[in-house]
Amino acid sequence: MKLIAASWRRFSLAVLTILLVVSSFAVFTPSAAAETHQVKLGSDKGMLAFEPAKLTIKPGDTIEWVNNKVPPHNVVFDAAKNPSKSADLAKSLSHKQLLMSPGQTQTTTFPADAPAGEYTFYCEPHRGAGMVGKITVEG
Ligand SMILES: [Cu+2]
Repeated sequence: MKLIAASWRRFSLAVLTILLVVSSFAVFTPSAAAETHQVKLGSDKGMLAFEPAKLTIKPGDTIEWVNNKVPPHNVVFDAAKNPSKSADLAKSLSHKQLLMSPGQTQTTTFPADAPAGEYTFYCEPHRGAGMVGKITVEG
């Protein structure tokens, strides 16, 4: 009987361990599913535009801004054109520093609690030329 009890204990320990490992995967899956989207600053053809200029993401996703053609560029989120009209949120997403050389990158990670809706951003030097983009965060 003692032997059976000991092996039963070992067996239940193994089951518990497996359960723990599986459940920790379940907990971490949402963050592992976060995606990184690339947006070029200046189109391949040398247009003053973001490429793509429109994209749809999920909260927690990251945008990698890649300086491409016709620099300098930067990325500024419009304080008035985001779902909560939050100047602080817009500022936290922005990269005001001008990127001078092609190939330079910056990243913006949307917070996991970022409100769903449309976020408008622009490049300061080329806003007048229409270098404006829009990110839609899904609910
Ligand atoms: Cu620009």
